[in-house]
Amino acid sequence: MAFKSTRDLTKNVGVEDLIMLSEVTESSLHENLKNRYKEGLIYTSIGPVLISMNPYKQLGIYGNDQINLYKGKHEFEIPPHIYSIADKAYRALRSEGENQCIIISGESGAGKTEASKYIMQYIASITGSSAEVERVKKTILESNPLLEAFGNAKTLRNNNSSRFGKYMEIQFNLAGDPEGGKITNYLLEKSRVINQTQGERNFHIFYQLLKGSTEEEKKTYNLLSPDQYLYLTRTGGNGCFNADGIDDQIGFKQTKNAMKVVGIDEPLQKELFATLSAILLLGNLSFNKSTSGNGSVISDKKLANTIASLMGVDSNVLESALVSRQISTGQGARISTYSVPQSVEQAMYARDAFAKATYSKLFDFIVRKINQSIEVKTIGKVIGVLDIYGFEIFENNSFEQFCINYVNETLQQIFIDLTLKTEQEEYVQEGITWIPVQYINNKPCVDLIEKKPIGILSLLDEECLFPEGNDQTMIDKLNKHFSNHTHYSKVERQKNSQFIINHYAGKVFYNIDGFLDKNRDTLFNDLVSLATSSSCSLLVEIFKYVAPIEVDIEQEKKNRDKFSKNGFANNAAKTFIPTDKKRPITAGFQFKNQVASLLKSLYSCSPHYVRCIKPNSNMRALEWDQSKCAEQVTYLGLFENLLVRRAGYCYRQTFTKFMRRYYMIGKSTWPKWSGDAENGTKLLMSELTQNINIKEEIQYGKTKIFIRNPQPLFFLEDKRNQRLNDLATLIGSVWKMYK
Ligand code: AD9
Ligand code: MG
Repeated sequence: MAFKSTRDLTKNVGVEDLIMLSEVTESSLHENLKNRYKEGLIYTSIGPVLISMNPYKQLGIYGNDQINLYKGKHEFEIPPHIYSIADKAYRALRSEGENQCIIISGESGAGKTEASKYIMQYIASITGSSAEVERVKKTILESNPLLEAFGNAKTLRNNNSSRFGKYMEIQFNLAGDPEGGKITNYLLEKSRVINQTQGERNFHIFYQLLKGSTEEEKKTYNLLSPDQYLYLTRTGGNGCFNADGIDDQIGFKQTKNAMKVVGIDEPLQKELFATLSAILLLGNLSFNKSTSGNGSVISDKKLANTIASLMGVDSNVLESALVSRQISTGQGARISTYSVPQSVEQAMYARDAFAKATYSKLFDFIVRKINQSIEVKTIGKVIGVLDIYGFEIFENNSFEQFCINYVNETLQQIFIDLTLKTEQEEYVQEGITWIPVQYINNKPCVDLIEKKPIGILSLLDEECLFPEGNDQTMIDKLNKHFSNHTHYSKVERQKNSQFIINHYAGKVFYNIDGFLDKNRDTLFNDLVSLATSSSCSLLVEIFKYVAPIEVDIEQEKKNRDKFSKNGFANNAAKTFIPTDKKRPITAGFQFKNQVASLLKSLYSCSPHYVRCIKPNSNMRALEWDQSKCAEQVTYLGLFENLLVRRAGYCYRQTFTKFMRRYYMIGKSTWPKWSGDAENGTKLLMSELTQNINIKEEIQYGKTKIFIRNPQPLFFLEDKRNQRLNDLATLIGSVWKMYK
């Protein structure tokens, strides 16, 4: 390369941008990442995609000094950093007037949430400071500890693991300052409320409440010590109550403070804490077989009274809602309702379902409260930051992994669509010479999951509507419909309870056990009525709220009709065609709607990517586990990304914008260029690159200049800086002359 840059690339270990690797192989990619990581260089880019490797220690690379360094800088002027991505998104929002989104992905503990916090911190610190803007910024920043208290937990992989997905949009006014925002939350892992794997904890807020409350609060809320709750100690061992690096007492103060900031006042806080205490106590509620018939009764009436009083409900109504179920039959005026006694197991199931539902509704309520405090009525440009669980392959993969991997599959599709595909289309459009690169098209896999009427999610919903539907009938149905699908395989075993989806990141064995139950997500009406009869306004509010979901019943009906005509469904399906909007909303259906609306938002944005890697499973500083890292490189599709990028051009800019930035460094274009921008660009480049063979490096499209590698850019930037410095010195000396 004949271009010279003052930026000494040899000073760093490896290359900052993988497209500059001299040898493009998977092993050189790994080697480069590893060498940088060991030197504490956790950021590397692939063109506009930022790779971030968790250092598991504070590196001193965040804060005001660094923020100032990155402010307003182009990514090729300065080493890769999370601030650079934030700055780029912000600059693009302002200069292009387009919505931006930053998609952060990676496995649990890879550093997604930390990255999203650095982005928020960066945006908050580079934007203006009117009182209202300051309030909005403070609320956005404070929403984090609050959401983490309720939505994060210690897991075996991460002591502060987010157990929900989050898309946070910040809206900017015309001056470029945050004027409001919106948080969308996805799929809270509510099963954690009632049970945790050994060595893991329940959500942080429970320990904060139990450890951080004053004696008086403990009395008010009837709090016990952590080891006295079944919901905190259920899973063998003695329960896990502490998490390294997390101080629950300080956490409680921060949570209360954050609540104040987002407008959750003290009376409301009290209701919240009483409800949390009631949820924990519910777990201790046990049932005996009733002496008459095959029903059940609550064993400890005193405990039931305490729970009822914390919830502001009648103790007898609480008991009957748990130990019996009202069933209605008939239609219109002929509806008759009778009570069915529940067995001990059924009562325990209802109790757990109630605890889970109450908690997840509480979580949604907190998100709504935050949203109310930063709501804006006007429409403006936004930067969205997506911090969502990465691809998961566990030993036992259930409905949760299925949903998580489904969202990752769709995100990968966006990545392909917006990055690889658009990039290739742009070359064609601009008439650039180009050898197309093959990439995996994962649309068939997304279709397998979500296509109507015969995708896995639709079939699952249908099976949930059949009273006799169960996990086994479900898997039979899947095997029947998809045995020839390229992304599906059935598992030939005697007891077949597994199916395989061939995801872009690899094959995943899903265990069907519990799919229907989790998808139905039933909470009997008795419990909903119980909650809405409460004297506690919080409980009434959270149980009354129905998420606005658009159900296109007409379209569904048409699909189903077609479906039946084609002979795919058995006749029973027809009986269950929904006739009104009362069709029960399943967990899968709701999630699919959320994913669809997320995609809609993301497709309306210019995307930026942060791909997080967790270098070891021990949470140890700067330790590199080769096989773990290689696996993540695959899941994140980094090598494929590099191939496309490498075959392409790292920089493209319209002639007009290019001239606006670089006119000052050409002989003929300085001090002013008033001619055609395309001619100007060509003239400028030919002056700068005399005697250098640049045919391979630069191409001129119809409206844009394309530069293959970053070195010429470093060179252009150096020249520009030199010119600006010279001008500053000149102005300085002229100033002195006149002084
Ligand atoms: V999960 O899917 O929510 O379980 P994340 O969000 O990917 O996961 P998180 O951001 O919580 O991971 O990071 C895990 C831990 O790694 C943090 O608590 C920090 O202790 C550590 N970490 C992550 N990023 C950095 C960093 N840039 N610098 C220092 C970091 N430590
Ligand atoms: Mg997280």
